[in-house]
Amino acid sequence: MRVLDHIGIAVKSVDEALKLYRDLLGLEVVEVEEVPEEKVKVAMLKAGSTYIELLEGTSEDSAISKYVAKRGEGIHHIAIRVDNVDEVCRKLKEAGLRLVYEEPKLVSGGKRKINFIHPKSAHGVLLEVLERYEQ
Ligand code: CMX
Repeated sequence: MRVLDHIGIAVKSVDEALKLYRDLLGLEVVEVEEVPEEKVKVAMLKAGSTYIELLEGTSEDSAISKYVAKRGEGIHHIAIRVDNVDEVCRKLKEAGLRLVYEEPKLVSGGKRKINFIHPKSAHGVLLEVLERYEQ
């Protein structure tokens, strides 16, 4: 299985951004959570068979806070869901691609295992690869 899992949007404030995505556009919020491993607060909104992920940095050294400080709000990454993220990452490494984390890491209390392909290895796009252990 290989599907577009979500599009990640870096925002200054998830609560502010929800006024557009939830209240005006009417997208359903499936989860709002803090992901301490990534220093982000996240809101997941269902958009058909995929999700929009609103991301707010929870500390100054968060990748999201740095991104917003440098470039402002905007599309931050695209995430592809796979069956076996360890295997996929091994293949990517073998192909010489630059991954952000040496090994995929479990986040969100073990609900997901994630890694990122650096934009320099992915045609200018930060690509997340992830495996989900529950929907
Ligand atoms: N999309 C596209 N290009 C990006 C980018 C992004 N999101 N972030 C950085 N870049 C590019 C920059 O434009 C820059 O290119 P140039 O050298 O040509 O100017 C280059 O990458 C380096 O940029 P930088 O500002 O110095 O950024 P860093 O190297 O410090 O960090 C990255 C970039 C990808 C390593 C970092 O953002 C990271 O570790 N990301 C993975 C973790 C993450 O994003 N966590 C938050 C989401 C968590 C979640 O989804 O749960």
